[in-house]
Amino acid sequence: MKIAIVGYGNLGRGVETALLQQSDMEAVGVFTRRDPATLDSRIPAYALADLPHHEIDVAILCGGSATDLIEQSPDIVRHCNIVDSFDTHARIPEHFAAVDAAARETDHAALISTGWDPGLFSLMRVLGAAVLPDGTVDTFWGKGVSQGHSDAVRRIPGVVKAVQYTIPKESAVAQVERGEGAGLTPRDKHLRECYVVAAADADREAIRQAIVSMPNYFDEYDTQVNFIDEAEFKAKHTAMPHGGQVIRHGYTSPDTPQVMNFSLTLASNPEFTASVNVACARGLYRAYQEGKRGCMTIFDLPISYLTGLSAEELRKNW
Ligand code: API
Repeated sequence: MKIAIVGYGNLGRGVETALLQQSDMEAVGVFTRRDPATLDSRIPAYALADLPHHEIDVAILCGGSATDLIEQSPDIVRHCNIVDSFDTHARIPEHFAAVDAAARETDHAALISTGWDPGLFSLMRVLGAAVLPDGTVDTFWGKGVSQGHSDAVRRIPGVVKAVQYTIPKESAVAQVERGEGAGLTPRDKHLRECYVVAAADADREAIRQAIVSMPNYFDEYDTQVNFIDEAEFKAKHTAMPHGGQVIRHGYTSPDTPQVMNFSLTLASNPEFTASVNVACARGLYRAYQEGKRGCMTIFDLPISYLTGLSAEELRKNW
């Protein structure tokens, strides 16, 4: 499979690292809006405008959801199959429709909104609902760095650098584990802590307001905004750990509670997200080879397609 990487931030770098471990995939290049000569990538870098001139089986799009993917995914799927990590949960149906229309027009396939949440966590929610229909599902994130929220803060005018930590409230986790989580609001479950380096002339109060009132990202949470300088940012906020859990609590008969718990502990959120995206690129290409066109999500891929193993090997070993 010939794979292209579009965008070379944290996620793009993670995809490059993941691709170098795959024996069935070839990294064709990194495609960037910056001057390709300025990239320190390990595989060749090209201008994004060059992408249509390359032979690509799947492009993995590594831009942010807040502004990049909403335009790039429907645009690039006109040239080749794509995988993206669009993670503004509330806008996924709308993004799906736009990518689906563009993909069908040009006879391509796309897989959107993958990674671990949305992505693996979404799969676990579906599995929970299928197995324990009389139940509730809750998700806790962190403590860790949300790439989506950090990116959204960085798009605010006057912000130079930013990182957002999602912090689960332990009392809410315990409540959910006891099966008493009904009615918990986003605010009851998580705290959001932002560390921001602002431009010297920026209006900090305006930045703070823009963050705490941002729909889909912050308005439903308790959010703390801390302004720090570049040196402190470099010293304390460059690692990107994350993780979390999906908990399905349900009953198979009235006095028989059952709990399904899927959890992740990640030293690098971008490298893990990238690893999921690479597996999904393999699955998408397999679906494409078997005639699937248009937009899909991870729900639509047979799970066996994610691996390079044959059905016989899977039955024998797993
Ligand atoms: C949070 C989660 C992060 C999900 C993972 C991924 C990301 O609030 O921390 O942006 O890192 N929604 N979508």
